[in-house]
Amino acid sequence: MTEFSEWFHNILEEAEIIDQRYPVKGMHVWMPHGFRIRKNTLKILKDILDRDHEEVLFPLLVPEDELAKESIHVKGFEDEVYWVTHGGLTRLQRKLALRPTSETVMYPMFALWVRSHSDLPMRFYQVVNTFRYETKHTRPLIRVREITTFKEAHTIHSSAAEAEEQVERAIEIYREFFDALGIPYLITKRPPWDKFPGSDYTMAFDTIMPDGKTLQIGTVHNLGQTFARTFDIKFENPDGEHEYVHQTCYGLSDRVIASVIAVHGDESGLCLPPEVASYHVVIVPVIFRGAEEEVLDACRGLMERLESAGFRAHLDDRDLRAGRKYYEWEMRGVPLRIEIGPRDLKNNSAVISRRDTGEKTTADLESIEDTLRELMDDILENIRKRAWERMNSMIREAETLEEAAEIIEEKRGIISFMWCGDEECGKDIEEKVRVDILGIQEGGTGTCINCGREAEHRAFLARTY
Ligand code: PR8
Repeated sequence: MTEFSEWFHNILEEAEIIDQRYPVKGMHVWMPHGFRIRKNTLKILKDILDRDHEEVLFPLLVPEDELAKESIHVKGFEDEVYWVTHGGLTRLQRKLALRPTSETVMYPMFALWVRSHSDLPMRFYQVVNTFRYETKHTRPLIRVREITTFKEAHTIHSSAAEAEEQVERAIEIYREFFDALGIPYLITKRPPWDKFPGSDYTMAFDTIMPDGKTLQIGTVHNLGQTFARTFDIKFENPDGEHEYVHQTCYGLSDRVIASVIAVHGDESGLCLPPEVASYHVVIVPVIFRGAEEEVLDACRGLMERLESAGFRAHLDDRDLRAGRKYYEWEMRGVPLRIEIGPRDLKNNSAVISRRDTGEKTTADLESIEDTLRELMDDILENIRKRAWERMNSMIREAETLEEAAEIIEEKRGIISFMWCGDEECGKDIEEKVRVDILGIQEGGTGTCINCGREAEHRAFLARTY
């Protein structure tokens, strides 16, 4: 693949995912093809969340005093907040922030909603746009100032154990979601100096982009009782006493789509998991003079059959060369293409071509639905396997900090090593290698790569987006 960022920039434009020319930095336009991919991805996510979460929709604007209430939280976000100061020509008495995330929007309402232990647990989510005035280099879908697809879940519990359990469940939810997209991930606990502002701890999902830098694609935060105390969210326990609730929240963004595009894409463009692609299958008639109507009729018939069998199918009957159509649909990542010409009709068959491997097979028209279904399953499995193998090959073990620095410099990727867990030592490592600690996994024994003390943490370093 040519230089990744150039490839990424070009494919967003060529495949008509995003129009990057909108005249506000960090804000972009979803185009019809991109929007369909976004919608299909959200459907997978919502189907999982809807099993035990309620979807809600809260306002965009946060009063300044609410945003400022939780001091650690506001400190984490104060540099990134956009403010609404006027209504028309009138200066507002209370400034209003565009939500950078919705804890301070939702939690004053949660204080009104939560009454008794029998109300709990509560699990909500919303998919909204949020605004963060990012000062680092912005990139479409990866670091934006308007996050257009911010899925945020917020849960409320009556005990610390239950909140802890919810963190595990959220991790399982994200695993299931990323597996459905074939995106590989590393799950770690963020170091304490990099956790979500106001949380007790943060668990994060990272994947590796083709240039070897990691991208954080999802986070799960245990909020403990910090926000409950700030916003006075209490419930009455079975003994009639009032206790503060325990909370979690977890979020995903446009980065999910960025990773689907980047992780599976290749020189020919997008290569999408079937359930994400705008169409599962595109039918291209192979027309020779004299047999046009016969072939087109057969294609139309097949199209109807596939749609009623639940496929997202598209008949490309434009008056263009077949080669041009193949190129376009390959670039847009449609997983399967059916070609039908007069000879195929005579044999009651069709040629099916796979986007992921380029393989072509001749299938019986009678049972083509079954063949397509099998191929779709196989494609997801194949691209998932390919992506995991690539990611695993980019996680490398280092014994010394010099070795870690060298690998990062030459090969990028993720460096895995043993660490004592001491904050000062961790920051010293970051300074020496000049790369941030991505996260930590507990367990294992060895000696710390930096101070040589006994180590029970495996830590990971990576250049990140
Ligand atoms: C929360 N509150 O907010 P989080 N562009 C694209 N994606 C981004 C950006 C950006 N500028 N900033 C963050 N993300 C919690 C959980 C409600 C939900 C992505 O958590 O600040 C990151 O990948 O960690 C992150 O994982 C996710 O949004 C949630 O943001």
